[in-house]
Amino acid sequence: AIRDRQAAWVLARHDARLRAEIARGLTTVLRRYAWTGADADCRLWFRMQAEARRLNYEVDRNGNQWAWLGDPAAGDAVVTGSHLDSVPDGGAFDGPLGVVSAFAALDELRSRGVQFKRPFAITNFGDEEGARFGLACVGSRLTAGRLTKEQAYELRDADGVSLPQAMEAAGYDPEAIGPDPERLARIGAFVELHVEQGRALDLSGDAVGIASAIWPHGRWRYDFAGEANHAGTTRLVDRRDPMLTYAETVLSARREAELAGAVATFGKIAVEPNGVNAIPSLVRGWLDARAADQDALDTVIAGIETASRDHAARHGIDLTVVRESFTPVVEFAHALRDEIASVLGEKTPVLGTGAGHDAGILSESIPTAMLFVRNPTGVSHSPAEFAAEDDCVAGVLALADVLEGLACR
Ligand code: HGY
Ligand code: MN
Ligand code: MN
Repeated sequence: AIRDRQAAWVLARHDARLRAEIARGLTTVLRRYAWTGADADCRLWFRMQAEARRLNYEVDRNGNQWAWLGDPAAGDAVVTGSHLDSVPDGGAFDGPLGVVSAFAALDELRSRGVQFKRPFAITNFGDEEGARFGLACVGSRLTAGRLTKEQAYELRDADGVSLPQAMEAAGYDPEAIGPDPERLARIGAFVELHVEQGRALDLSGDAVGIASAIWPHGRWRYDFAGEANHAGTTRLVDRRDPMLTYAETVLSARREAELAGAVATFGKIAVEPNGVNAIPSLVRGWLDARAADQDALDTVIAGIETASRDHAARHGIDLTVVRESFTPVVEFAHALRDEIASVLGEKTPVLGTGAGHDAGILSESIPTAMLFVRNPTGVSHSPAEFAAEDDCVAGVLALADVLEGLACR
């Protein structure tokens, strides 16, 4: 199958229309999970974009893709990019807009005839959404040393396939994964362009904004263990039904989030045995919670767990809560942000966001910044995610201006 795909791409290399069609097709694939066939297609597309522009293509030890202009060893590189993977039934823009805009911005800079004075690269970070293995930003976390090889080896998908098995099946070497401080030390600035995942720019009437901060956020797994039994013959009073506790916990999460001015979501659930006519023995729900500051997040997390333990006690349910991941607040580098604001104009809106990004993960190691492109409905992590073509072009031009300011002067 991979050979067929490569053959199609080789044909596309000589046919711009076919290439555009394939690229459009890629972003209509709504389940672009790490190390799957859809991911391989996206990676092949990235590689072809790099080669078509005579950039030096490489894959780092963690499977992230890089396309270099100039010698990385010279140091102080300017890097831009995002990710191509998606959430389950995601959209075309979260991730791909940043990678496509990076290539388009390079084209724009070349058509302006600018000379790069610093090495420049475009990246595609692997497994940003964590849709398959449950942990977001795996590629950037590994590179930044914020996820160890041992921890990564423990990650498993819903079918029990481990991350190293999946990587190997996709043709990559999982033995090599680990921190990459030398690579990061060569980067002077990383700028990620992203579709806005809210309506601030729509409300302010701006096509492009600059990120200020990312809310602290994390994922918690709630295991509610009860007793499987017959749905028709078990008296209500005799049941230990974990679905009831789960349902009450969802309602409590909503209430606690409202009280704390935070957001809390149960968006994924697994039920055992998952039969229509069986009381479940186990309900496993994943909580995603985020808040503007750590205190509010701590309050909402503690409030939900306390309420859930009360519900569990009433229904005779054993509750286990495991924190699966956590990302502290990110305040983007002020100097870089100010530099970008001076290029784009001091009136450019500066926005915080509740969404996680590779730029946030890398911000502890290197100066990072983000640009947001207006999303008229604010909808994201859904096929309805959208940005108008004029705004996408405005995003590319803004990114080109920023990159020119950083790398060409
Ligand atoms: O879930 C997030 O915030 C990000 O889009 N990965
Ligand atoms: Mn996302
Ligand atoms: Mn994203």
